Amino acid sequence: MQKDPSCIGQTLPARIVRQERDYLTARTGDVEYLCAVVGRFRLEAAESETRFPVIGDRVQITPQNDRQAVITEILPRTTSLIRRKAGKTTELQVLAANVDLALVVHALDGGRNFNLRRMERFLALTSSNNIRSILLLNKCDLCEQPEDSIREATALFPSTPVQRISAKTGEGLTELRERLRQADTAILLGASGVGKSALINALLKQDVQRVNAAREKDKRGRHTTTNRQMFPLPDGPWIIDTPGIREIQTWVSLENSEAFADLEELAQSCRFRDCRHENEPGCAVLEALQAGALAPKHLQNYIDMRRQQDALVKSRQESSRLAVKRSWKQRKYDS
Ligand SMILES: Nc1nc2c(ncn2[C@@H]2O[C@H](COP(=O)(O)OP(=O)(O)O)[C@@H](O)[C@H]2O)c(=O)[nH]1
Ligand SMILES: [Mg+2]
Ligand SMILES: [Zn+2]
Repeated sequence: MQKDPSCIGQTLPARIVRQERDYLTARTGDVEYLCAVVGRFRLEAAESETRFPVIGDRVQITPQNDRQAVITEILPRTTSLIRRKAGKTTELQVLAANVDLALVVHALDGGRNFNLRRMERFLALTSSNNIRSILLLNKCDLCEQPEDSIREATALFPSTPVQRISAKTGEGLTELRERLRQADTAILLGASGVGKSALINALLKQDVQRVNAAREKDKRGRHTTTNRQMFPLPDGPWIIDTPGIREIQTWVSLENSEAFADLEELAQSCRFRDCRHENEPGCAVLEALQAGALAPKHLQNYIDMRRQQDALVKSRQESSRLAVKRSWKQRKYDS
């Protein structure tokens, strides 16, 4: 890697291509710099978790020497994939920035890796963040009748492309490459073990990612969220591999979410505008349920997600109310 020493101290545009616990790697042209996250971002992140630089961010960097640089600015994000942080917290987490296509991966391995409810949640997350999705049904080499699963997924998500694929045999890879050509930055999403890293390796035709790597633990035994990494595909977009994501809680409105478009449409005919479809009279959603035109689990998933949503909004309002109160107290002491 040739680096131009005259870059030192200059401001350069770059992209975050690797995110580890304490370090980010920024790439400008073909050159990569290791960037410590400066205190300013940590401080700002304490106010709003969404201001911290993440994988996919376009940034300005200032090289300090030929290996290290400082991130001085995050450029405005075209999209951000935001979810509620895993665990009992109200914090938000930006999983990736500037992504325009999500590859939502499930596996046809006969186990629990084909899960329509999980697909619904992933699609709610991506479409509520304005990111297009493709459903990938991987490991189709292990399934005798992939058509049934494809039909099931297509029926539930009529406007999302559903594609069977095998990282092992290469089936469907050409078609996927074709689809990827229209994207700028894609991200692989899915539970661990569905074959995301294997798909990256197959697309790149080389082993860049460790397959079968369970999430690594740090010295304190916590799971780390390290190793989000972005790879340039030959004449294609960038593609981001993520560790397995099981828990998905959106924080934005479920309205306009493709996964629940059918419910939103039915809701237009509910008697009350703010109908919650739980026990209200004149509820078109409950009528459809009675008539057998709606899968009960689909509605339940929607109601569950909305409850989580409401609880999150409420607790965030509460914590910002407390923060305001604290800052007033502080001012009283200061004056
Ligand atoms: N039979 C078969 N196995 C696969 C396929 N894709 C991945 N695997 C296997 O599934 C396991 C998990 O793959 P990995 O890429 O690590 O999953 P990740 O956790 O989503 O990144 C590994 O043992 C892979 O060899 C596939 O298309 N067919
Ligand atoms: Mg992996
Ligand atoms: Zn209703």
